[in-house]
Formats: sequence, C-alpha cells, structure tokens
Amino acid sequence: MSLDNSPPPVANGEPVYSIVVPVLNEQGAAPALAREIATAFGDRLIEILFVDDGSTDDTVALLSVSAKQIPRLRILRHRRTAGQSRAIRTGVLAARASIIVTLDGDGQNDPADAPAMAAALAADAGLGLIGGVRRLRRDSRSKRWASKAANAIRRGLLGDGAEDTGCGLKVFRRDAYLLLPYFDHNHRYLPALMQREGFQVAYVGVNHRQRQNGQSKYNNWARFWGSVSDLAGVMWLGSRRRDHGGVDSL
Ligand SMILES: Nc1nc2c(ncn2[C@@H]2O[C@H](COP(=O)(O)OP(=O)(O)O)[C@@H](O)[C@H]2O)c(=O)[nH]1
Ligand SMILES: [Mg+2]
Repeated sequence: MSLDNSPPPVANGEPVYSIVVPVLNEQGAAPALAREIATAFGDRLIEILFVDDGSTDDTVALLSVSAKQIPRLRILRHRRTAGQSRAIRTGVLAARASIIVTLDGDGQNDPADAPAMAAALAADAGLGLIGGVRRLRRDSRSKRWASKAANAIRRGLLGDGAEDTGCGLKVFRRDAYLLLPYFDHNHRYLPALMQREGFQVAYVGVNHRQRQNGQSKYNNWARFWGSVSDLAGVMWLGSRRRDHGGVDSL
C-alpha cells in the first residue's frame, strides 16, 4: 500500500491530465470509478489521484487493490478528515499535470464527459476553468431544490454566471487554482475565485447519475449555514479585488 506523496515512475513521460478524486467512505463506488476513469481516458497520458479524507471503511484497502491493476492510480490519504476542498487541494498539490480534472468519488459524475472537457480547456489558453452543469440531477427532490436555491442566491450575489457550482466535475489549470485562496468549501466557489484572478470560465452540460452506493456526506441545513459565511467571505474577497489591466515587461 503506497500512502506517501512520492510520484511513481512514469514510463512514457509526464501525464497531460491529473484526475483528482476526493473520497470519504466510498468503498462501494471508488474502485469501479477508478476503472471507469482509466477506460474513459484510454491511452492518453494521465494520472489518477484518489485522495482519501480519513475514511473509516475499506475505501483505501480496496483502492490499493485497484492500483495493482491500474498503474496510473495513486492514492493519498489525509491522516485526519479535513473536508472535500482540502482533499482536492491535496490532490492538486501532488498532481504532475498542468491540467486538473476533478470528479466526485461516489460515481455520480460520469467520467465519459471528462476527456472532452479537458481537451477543450487545453485548446483555449484564456480559460482558467470549465465547470460541469448537471443536465438532469439524479438526486432527491429536497437536495435538488436546496441546490437550485443555493445556486440562484450565489449567482445573484457574486455575479459569477455559474449555474451549478456544486457539480464535482470540473477541469482547470493547476497554476491558476494555486493562485486561489483556500478555505473549507472553496471548491464551490472556484468560478468566482478564478474570475477574481482574471481568468475566463466556461460551462458545459454533463451527465449525472444516481448514487448507487453509500450515503451523501452533506445535509441541506448544514450546507445552508456554511454557505452564508462562505458567501459573505467570497463577497468580501471580491470587494477587495484590484485590477492592474495587464503587466508590461520593459
Ligand atoms: N475528501 C472528502 N470528500 C468528501 C467529503 N464529503 C464529501 N466528499 C466527497 O465529495 C463527493 C460529493 O459528496 P456527496 O456526499 O456525494 O455529496 P452530494 O452529491 O451533494 O450528496 C463524494 O465524492 C464524497 O466522497 C469530505 O469531507 N472529504
Ligand atoms: Mg454525490
């Protein structure tokens, strides 16, 4: 079992995409998802980083078995649970590719959508991020309603134009992401934070699937109260932005 941060040797050069998957107690979904990601990207040079956030089930043990069959799979593990945003950040810091793809670890995002999104980002130097927009949500009615309301409030207050920041499927530039402030749940504000740094952001409709295993880690009320302070913080960050209009080298 490899739990350290040292990258395994790569036979054919550096990966072009690093796929980062945060997981917390996803033993029923994670191994199949790792295989699906490897299949979706075919023979493209990728690495797959699963970041375990202190699972208490068999997620890590099962992923370690998968890694024997999928040499491109790396597993990182937090010693203590620190949240989805922190797990994404751990994966991005360890990633070797300049383009990052993130996916939820429960299998609700469809890896088949990812290669085209990554290629679209690679082809457009002005874009910092392409966010997935779940076309048909496969979630409970209360979650869909809460998500719709949260998205509308955030969009209205931040003006980030993002219809669905809760979608775990996103592609972005590693160096752009590393310019952004980290805070718990910052993964829901990546479009606004990217725009604040001057990057363009685009959106694309993606597939969404029913959760087949395990349980959702978020409940609506906890998310609501967290969102109030997160939104206030991101609005403050926006109000403190100043723009130099470009830098000339003389
Ligand atoms: N690393 C980490 N991942 C988390 C945490 N909470 C949720 N996740 C992962 O984030 C993804 C989305 O979470 P999920 O519970 O499916 O949220 P939902 O789709 O909104 O119900 C899944 O891959 C989870 O395993 C956490 O505290 N830490
Ligand atoms: Mg989910």
